[in-house]
Amino acid sequence: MRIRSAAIKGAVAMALAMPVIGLSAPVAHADVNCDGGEICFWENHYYSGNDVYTTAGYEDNWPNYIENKESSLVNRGTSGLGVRVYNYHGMSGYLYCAPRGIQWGDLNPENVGSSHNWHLC
Ligand SMILES: [Ca+2]
Ligand SMILES: [Ca+2]
Repeated sequence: MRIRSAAIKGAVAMALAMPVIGLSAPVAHADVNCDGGEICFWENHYYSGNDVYTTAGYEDNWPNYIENKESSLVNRGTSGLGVRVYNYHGMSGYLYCAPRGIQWGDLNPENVGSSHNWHLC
């Protein structure tokens, strides 16, 4: 699978529907769900909200639920390559490159990515 759907979205909706029983909001730990070999982007800081995971070696235009919304990423690629992020579809408008193993919880720039490919940084 090159892109997995935003499973977190459903979990958040379920959590919001549950009654609040005087508990404080859960602390967002860096418990990052990103499998080896993948690059993972999230719409919110620190790996929450809608997500997109793509497998190493795959190049793609981003789907609407993450395009121009990314705010954090993890590169768990195993090829040694980084991931270049672009402002437009078709890998044009280069923005930045995320090296292998990097975990960025607070992207800058953010909310601009529209496509990516795997490349040496
Ligand atoms: Ca965002
Ligand atoms: Ca864009």
